Amino acid sequence: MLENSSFSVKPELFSEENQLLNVVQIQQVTTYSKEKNKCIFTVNKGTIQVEFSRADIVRITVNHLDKNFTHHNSSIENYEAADFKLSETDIHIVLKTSEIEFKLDKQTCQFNVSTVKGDVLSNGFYVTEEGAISLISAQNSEFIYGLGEKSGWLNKKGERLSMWNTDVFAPHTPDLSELYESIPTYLSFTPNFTFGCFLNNTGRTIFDFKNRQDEHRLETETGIIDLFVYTGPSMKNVLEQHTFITGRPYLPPKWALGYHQSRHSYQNEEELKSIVSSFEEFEIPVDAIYLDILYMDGYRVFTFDKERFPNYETYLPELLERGIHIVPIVDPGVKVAGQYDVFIDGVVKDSFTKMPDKSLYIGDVWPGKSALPDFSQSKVCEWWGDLHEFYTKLGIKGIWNDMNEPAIFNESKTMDLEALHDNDGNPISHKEYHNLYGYQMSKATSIALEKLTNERPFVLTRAGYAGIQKYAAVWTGDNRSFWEHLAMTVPMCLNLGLSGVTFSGPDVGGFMNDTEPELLTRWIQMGTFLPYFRNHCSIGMDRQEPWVFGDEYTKINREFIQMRYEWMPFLYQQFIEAEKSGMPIMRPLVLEYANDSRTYDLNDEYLIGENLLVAPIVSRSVRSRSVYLPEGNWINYWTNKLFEGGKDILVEAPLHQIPLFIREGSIIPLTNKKKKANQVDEELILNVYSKDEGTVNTIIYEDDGITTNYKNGERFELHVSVDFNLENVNVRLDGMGDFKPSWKKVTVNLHGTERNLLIEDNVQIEN
Ligand code: MIG
Repeated sequence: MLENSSFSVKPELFSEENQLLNVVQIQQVTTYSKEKNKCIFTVNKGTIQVEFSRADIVRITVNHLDKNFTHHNSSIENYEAADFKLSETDIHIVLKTSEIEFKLDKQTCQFNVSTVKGDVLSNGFYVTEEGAISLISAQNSEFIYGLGEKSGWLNKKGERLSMWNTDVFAPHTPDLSELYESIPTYLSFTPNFTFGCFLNNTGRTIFDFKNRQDEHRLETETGIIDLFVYTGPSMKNVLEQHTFITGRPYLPPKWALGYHQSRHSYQNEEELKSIVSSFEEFEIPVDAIYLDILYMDGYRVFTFDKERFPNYETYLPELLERGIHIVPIVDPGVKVAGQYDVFIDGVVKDSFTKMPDKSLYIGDVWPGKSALPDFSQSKVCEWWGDLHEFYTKLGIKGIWNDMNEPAIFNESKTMDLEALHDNDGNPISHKEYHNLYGYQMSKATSIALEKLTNERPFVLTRAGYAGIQKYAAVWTGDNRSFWEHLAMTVPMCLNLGLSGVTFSGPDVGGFMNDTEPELLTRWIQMGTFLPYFRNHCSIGMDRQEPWVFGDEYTKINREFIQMRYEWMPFLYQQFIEAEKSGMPIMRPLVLEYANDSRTYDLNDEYLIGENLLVAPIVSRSVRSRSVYLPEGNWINYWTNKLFEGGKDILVEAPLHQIPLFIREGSIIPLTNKKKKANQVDEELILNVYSKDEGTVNTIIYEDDGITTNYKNGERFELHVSVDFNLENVNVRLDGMGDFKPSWKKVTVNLHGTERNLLIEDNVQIEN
């Protein structure tokens, strides 16, 4: 292909004429009125509507289209808009809440949001032939984060990134910006003031931090401009604001946090059985095993191939009894076939996406000619959701949604852009709707699973949109068994977390290409400390289950997977924190150390919560590495040696260790290591890492790990308070709540001090 040759740099292809044609600025407020808690301005092209979703969040909706475009905003949480005071000067119309002041220039329609800590300035809105543009002033010396699932480095300043959910089988190189997920939100960070912008538009959007250093250019290809401005002032505030608008991450069932094993595909019952018995034989715990496309009868979703899995009706429930969850893949494409009840039922119920001429949209995917459910309709979401009873009857509690960009085997890789989504009676084209398709599919699946099982659902999705954290975990698609992709996992998942999507992880070991023993082990070590931990691999590639490379590697892989379970109380605590506050589980150092410029573009270290620093090994044959420790004292988890922060240190990293550091003065809750996933936690181990003086507190949570009963108080909370003084370390344990944990004892281990440990135990675990 010519594009893939030197032809691509032919000088004639690079003309200077890159100017936009017929650009019209949105301007001149002619009239305006306040209705309830919103203000509507009439301008040269349509209207601008301003409201405050909360006193610290401004939503600006510019409708420049002739049609009455009702934006499909089902990913936005309901809120009651905040009240504001309205006034007018010669130049501006001023809207003031208890927190911020919003001024709109009556001539230029540029706005200015002032807060105590800093301002967010607009350079105006423009309509082009292709769509619309919003310009926001850049801050001096800013760093740009967020933007969802992107390859490349943590800091996106200097890049131009496009959002269009895309199935990318080709290697994920740093210059590719369209991947599976689109989370059109970003943060502009400086140590003094951080703001965020979320451009709520489900068509293609482009975020340009490259072409003009002094402004951010936000382009929309279709639809209207619906912009949320988060006024911070800190990064954590912006994340709280974004997850107020798009929803806090949901709390998954505990088994979803364990180790998961997948392969395209475990293709029959024998193979599945042998995988299960290998886990048992090697004493490697596993919570879930995935069934990829070969489990189906001719790729028909909601079926099993009875030749490959003759006893699936009895075998799958039996696996569940043994603590192994089966997670089958479900793609959106429904085979067009007269004999297939799902297709017939879908046609009868008018559930599939249609072309403007009312014919069915048909695309080529695994089953051949396929119809695609129209998830923009509530009734279709319910219909699709109910179909999952087929799986839940078999004891299945988790579903893997793939190909939901949606991916179609054709040049454009997706549906016809003209296809019309009914959008509950307010039709919009696929071009306008595209990035929401996968989100809606996984949302429908999640809601149905919860209804059918009465348990917290687990959905894994490849495609998604802002707000997907309410329903699903996200894996980062078809990566490769390259060391570079191991390294890329860190900034990619960090930026997902900074976009509200905290439950994410890559295919551990790499999907395409053959993995190598050392790469797999290093990836498993990182995976142990990632929010989502699944080993997955493509058909045709060498096997990469944790035991395949011989004793030396198996031993280390087992050690780490068992460690995942040992660290479960700590991990669970982070998931609960995420549900409460929207803070990511996996955090870039800059989130905690905003005044330390060394953390602003750190790509090979991260925190889990506040107190654990992980510095993975991401290159072959490396047996030590430099680690930057931020301010404070840090304890090497493996050696218990104390290091002073604010500098780089050289750390040993033999093959059997990943560098881990614990912040001084922290309480890390662990439990016993496990050989099998469904072994109960018999002991709660509180590792207390000393500091000179002061008090630290933490709460450890226990509930059934499965249902939402914790929301009605069926949760045990262990409040731990540790007071460090010159002679003693006083630990106080208080228990509260209606749930009874399985631990038979609580053990406190004190690290890094010879002082006396005194425990006041008010818990009375009376097992
Ligand atoms: O076109 O179901 O990303 O995880 O194994 C490939 C087969 C379809 C892509 C997914 C991958 C999965 C594979 N799927």
